Amino acid sequence: MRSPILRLVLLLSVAISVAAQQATQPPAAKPLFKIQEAMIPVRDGVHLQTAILTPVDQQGPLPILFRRTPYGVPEKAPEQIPVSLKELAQDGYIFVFQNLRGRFKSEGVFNLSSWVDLKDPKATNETTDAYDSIEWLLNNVPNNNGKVGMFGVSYDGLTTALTLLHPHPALMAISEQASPVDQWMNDDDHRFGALRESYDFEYAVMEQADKNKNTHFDFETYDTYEWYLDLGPLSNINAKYLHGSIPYWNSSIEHPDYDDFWKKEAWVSQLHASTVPNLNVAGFWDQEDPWGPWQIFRHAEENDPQHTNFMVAGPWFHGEWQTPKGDQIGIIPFGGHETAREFRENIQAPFFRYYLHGQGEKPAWQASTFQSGSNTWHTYPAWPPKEAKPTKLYLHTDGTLSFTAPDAAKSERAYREYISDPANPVPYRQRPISPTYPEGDWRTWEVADQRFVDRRPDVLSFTSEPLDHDLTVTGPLAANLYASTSGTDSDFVVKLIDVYPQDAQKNAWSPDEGPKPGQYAQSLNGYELPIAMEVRRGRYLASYEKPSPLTPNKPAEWNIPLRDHDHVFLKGHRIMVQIQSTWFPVIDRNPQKFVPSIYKTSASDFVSATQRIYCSPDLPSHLVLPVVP
Ligand code: PG9
Repeated sequence: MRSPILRLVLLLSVAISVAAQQATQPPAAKPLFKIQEAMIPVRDGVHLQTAILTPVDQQGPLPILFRRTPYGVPEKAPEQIPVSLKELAQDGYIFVFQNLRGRFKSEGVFNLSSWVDLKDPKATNETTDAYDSIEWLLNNVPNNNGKVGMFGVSYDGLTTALTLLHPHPALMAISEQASPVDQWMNDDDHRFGALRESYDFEYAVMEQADKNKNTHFDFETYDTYEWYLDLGPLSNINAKYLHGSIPYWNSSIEHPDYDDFWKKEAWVSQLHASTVPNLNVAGFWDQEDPWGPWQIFRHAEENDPQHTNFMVAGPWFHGEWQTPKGDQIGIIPFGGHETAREFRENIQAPFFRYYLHGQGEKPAWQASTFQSGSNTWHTYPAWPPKEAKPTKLYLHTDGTLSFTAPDAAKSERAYREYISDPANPVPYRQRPISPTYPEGDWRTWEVADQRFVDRRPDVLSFTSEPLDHDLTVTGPLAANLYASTSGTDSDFVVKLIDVYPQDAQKNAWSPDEGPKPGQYAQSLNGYELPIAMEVRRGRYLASYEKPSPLTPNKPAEWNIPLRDHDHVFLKGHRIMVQIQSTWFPVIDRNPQKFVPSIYKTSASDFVSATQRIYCSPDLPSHLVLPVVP
């Protein structure tokens, strides 16, 4: 069990993966908050464990800032203000933290579910629990000003976002940050139906093994790549380890396809208007929920006459915007900016100040980003910006990449090929691969230097000439591959990479002195920085609901959405595209032979396959980049 202080810092922080980073300010001389624990009753008689933190020096009525979490709430008043709350605390709020039903001392069952049935008046879910709790808080917390805001990252972002489906009238503003919206289509658990094996399994264990704590699966092998490979077919997780004890894991493997179970979980399909002012926040390198905030933004955008739907995005890992500084990700610096602090000071605090304290101005923009590459803040009246022009970047059989389409006269071959062997899958990050939580390299793997797989025989690289001018890419990206497999099912992973010049960091290595220990590998010289990465699974190319086999060796069109970005490939840098068919163990291995359910395969179903990427005038594989002139 963690110490109460560490738990407190964890709980007040925005998500477990961020919490470990929280730094604190020097201890305050006198208590800052007084704490009250309440068991708030909701409509079905369940009581939810809630911690109410009221500023000791409160003068007049204050708004309530409410966070709902599965990770535990503070049990003692904090002696120090967690960094992520500092800017808000300066404006004055009553902070309220609540454990979701079924977690810690909250009664009821925790289903790890986003299902909200708006038609059933008796149903309880995260939307109704938030509604009922807000009603109770307004009536029972002394000296509140009748206005409530909600915010949180990841699961706490999800519970924030779910209020949009039926908001309490006193809910004046929310900021959902990295909320998932459809766990089969993207974010934590799947990518277009491809299972995020290590994440889904480890997270389900973490939240459902024990009601009273966050449990970390005890791997008996140091390198989890090895553990997952030795595991063999996924059915062995239950057969050898869980024995059916984790409901969410059972649901995942019982519902391989996009069926009613997942469609009900995809709560965002019910959102068609901006119902409450909402500051959506997304990280471009969010290793868990990079997609959901953009989906919420787009759904709310369908009807937003009052312009209350905002989008903020930056070059962040999951929740990095709530860490002390946010001045770099991995070894990539942000040009001297403390992007996390700047976001909290200049965007998040003023947003709530306007809607909950009635002070200051409404944001004058619809979207604001911290653009990577140029390392500058930007605002946009609309997203995506109209001036961005979809521009095709073509793959060529000689391994080059250019804005010129393949030319029949010059093309020697129609395709490049490689052999994908599920017995030797491409690791998604450098081995040894640590468990997902609580620490390790998980947070920054999406910015890892891709030289660790470049030139593997089962990874194809395509590289441009050095750019003769800056190339700004702002908006949604996509890949359009023409590809075939000799198997009957297969995955294709596409990575768009910014290749730094060989002398990007001129002083990183001096021939006279030589590098300091560790400095050589830590240099940005020649760094291959992923800008966008995604996977698609062949069985779902024609239909997400009804998987079907691919025809061996027949080229098919693979549309692979690569999400929204704002990045400048600087002059002198090169653009690279890498393609591979395994990404293990973050994505489970495709047997490469069509089977009714991948989760019921046996070891003999896994076969090697020859993969071809076509780069011919009639089958011109390319990426589509939203280039700003
Ligand atoms: N990414 C985590 C999560 C959110 C929602 C559902 C499942 C997992 C989290 O960090 O909270």
